[in-house]
Amino acid sequence: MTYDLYIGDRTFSSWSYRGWAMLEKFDLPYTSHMVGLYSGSMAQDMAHLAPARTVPALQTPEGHVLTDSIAMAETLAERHPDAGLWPKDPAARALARSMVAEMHSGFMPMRSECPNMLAHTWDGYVPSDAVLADVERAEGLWALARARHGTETPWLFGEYSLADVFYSVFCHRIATYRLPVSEAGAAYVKAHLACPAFRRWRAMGLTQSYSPMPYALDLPKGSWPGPTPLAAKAVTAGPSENAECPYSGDQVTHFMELDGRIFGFCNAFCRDKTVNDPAAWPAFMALYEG
Ligand SMILES: N[C@@H](CCC(=O)N[C@@H](CS)C(=O)NCC(=O)O)C(=O)O
Repeated sequence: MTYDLYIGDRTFSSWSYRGWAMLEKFDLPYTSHMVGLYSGSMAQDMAHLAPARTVPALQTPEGHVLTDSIAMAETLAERHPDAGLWPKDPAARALARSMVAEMHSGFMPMRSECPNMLAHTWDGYVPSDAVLADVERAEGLWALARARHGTETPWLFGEYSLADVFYSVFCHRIATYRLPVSEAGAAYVKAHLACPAFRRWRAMGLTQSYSPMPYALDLPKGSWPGPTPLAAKAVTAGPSENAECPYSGDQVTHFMELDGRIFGFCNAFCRDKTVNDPAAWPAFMALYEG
């Protein structure tokens, strides 16, 4: 039983991240398919998913198509009641659902003025009052969730839930545009940037380059504020310590150097996503530390 998930360019598609996180973070089985969001092939790539016309879109193992992230969230929660997508407590669940709905239908200034972009920060960005009001509103909701459902974890309702899925990308934007937040807000942003699943998503996104870069601003670029990746680099030739790719088990063809050691992968994508953030990939780290 595997879901088919259709997503757009990882560096830019905020809704795609939400769709992916609601499978990846809750250990639900899926195969992801890239849709040409920026290359122009989106309509063609999604023709068989009609009436879906945006990403993410999800096809269930039975062939039902879900065309929107809220529909995906509710359907996955209904189909996997023990996976923990919504908080168990009814009061927490009511607030989480309300917050998710508000994120889905609101926060328009943040969404339109600060496009999702995960490559680097924009330094010196001056947010509008409307964006600052969105940040204040989000921080108020986060504080309310924590005050009512007090948690020791970084997440809004204790265990990571759909509320965190939906607010993750808001946090990524706070990081990208270096928006001012409270200490508690900064800790929540930091938790999202350190989330291993997010690091994998970003590492995969960075394998693709763009010219021109969508949503470019005339501002200096800063280094990404998440955990500093181990210093790996792609190299043209082996031999590598491993004969088989840590992800597929196939014979290695592409190589990477880390700490003077050479590791091999079965294709350029597997190699490059690892180069971008080696520690985010448990199968690679098992090889590296093994
Ligand atoms: N309401 C949709 C929004 C999805 C959405 O707008 N996705 C963007 C990419 S982040 C998209 O597909 N844009 C292409 C278009 O609108 O044609 C959802 O929650 O899934």
